[in-house]
Amino acid sequence: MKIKTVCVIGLGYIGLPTAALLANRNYYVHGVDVVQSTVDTINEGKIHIVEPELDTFVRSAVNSGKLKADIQPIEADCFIIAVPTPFHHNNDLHACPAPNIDYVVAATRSIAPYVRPGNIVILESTSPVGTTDKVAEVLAESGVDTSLVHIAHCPERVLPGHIMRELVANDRIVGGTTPDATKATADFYRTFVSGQVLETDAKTAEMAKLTENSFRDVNIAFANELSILCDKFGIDVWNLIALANRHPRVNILQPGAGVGGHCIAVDPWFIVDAAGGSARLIETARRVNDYKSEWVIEKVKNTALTFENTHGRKPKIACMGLAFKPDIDDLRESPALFITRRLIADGMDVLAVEPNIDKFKEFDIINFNEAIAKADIIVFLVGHKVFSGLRIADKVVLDFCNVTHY
Ligand code: SAJ
Repeated sequence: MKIKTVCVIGLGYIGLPTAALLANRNYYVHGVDVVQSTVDTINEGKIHIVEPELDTFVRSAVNSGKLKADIQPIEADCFIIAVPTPFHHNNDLHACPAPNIDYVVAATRSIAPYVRPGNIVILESTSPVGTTDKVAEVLAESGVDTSLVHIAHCPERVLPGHIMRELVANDRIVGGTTPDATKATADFYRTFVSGQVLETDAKTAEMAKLTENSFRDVNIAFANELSILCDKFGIDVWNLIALANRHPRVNILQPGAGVGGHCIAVDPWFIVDAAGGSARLIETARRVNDYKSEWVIEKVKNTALTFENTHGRKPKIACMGLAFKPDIDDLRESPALFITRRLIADGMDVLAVEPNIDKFKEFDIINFNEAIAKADIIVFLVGHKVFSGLRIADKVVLDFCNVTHY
């Protein structure tokens, strides 16, 4: 079946770029989001998220009439589900957070009345193993004859900040619930992806995505553990890693204030949750990375105490950066935000800085030059470019991301 129309469910960081790209490749795209203001913004040719080049793609897609947003799905040749798969937050720090696939189930139910024989239904959301089968199950329960529909998983793999390029250039993994579904879905991606489209089954595709992000989490945990050890031994961890990386088979990642974002800080838990205790390394890495943020908080508090003992007053502390990684405005699962919130809650006098955000509902955000001028202790939590190479005299500087040395 030749695909002409595509319905994309979820117009966030993955769904909107995908919808806009497809519309620019001559598909008629119907984008669906449950938030009316998101739908309205897109229909005006504008965007509600920060991502380079996305505005140009959306504007031209909407102007050409090939992209329309709505809060309801319609019939289409192909359906792409790109909704969040977070975890259930719980207050027990020692428990493993459980994946939450409620949005996938709700999105699947919402398209069921419009799915016809010969259609393709693709799950792009990063998902626990078995979720694509669950999509098939929900469609079947809703009256769809799933033997006549191609159902597959094709995990998104794009890096925020480079989404429009990576959507086209990255290799993709496609795993169907049947070999025919794999083939039909892979052929669809081949019409707009310049990277290779690799075929497998649904479970392997699901696990491949979780594996990629867990691999990165484990490697960052190694760097974060090194940073704690080096602090104990009085060694500069950045210099140590640079030296060790000169070995031809060593490539250590960079330590930081912890690991954040909606992907790497979340996806490994999907494996741990299903592993029944067998994912020991992956679980430990997650905990090491979470612990790194606690360690940073302790460091800052101890430094504040020393200051207070010497100067007879509480220091002003500038928290430099709130985003989950450099040069973005995304605060999801951000270690820098977690650290800043905790310092405030624990009674510290904090000046919060985030150059990529103007306003924040919980506390004031101030300009970084003003914060540096006013603060006694400057804590670099995110390696934003604007902080790079800042030379600060006569102040206590705690640089947890090596940004001042560039
Ligand atoms: N980080 C470090 N040290 C490093 C690299 C990263 O501490 O050396 C931290 C960052 O500061 C951030 C976190 O890790 O807090 C995650 O950042 P990231 O740049 O590693 O990854 P994401 O979450 O922006 O995107 C990842 C990517 N996955 C991999 O690189 C394996 C991306 O390709 C995925 O599409 C995305 O997750 C996703 O959506 O799953």
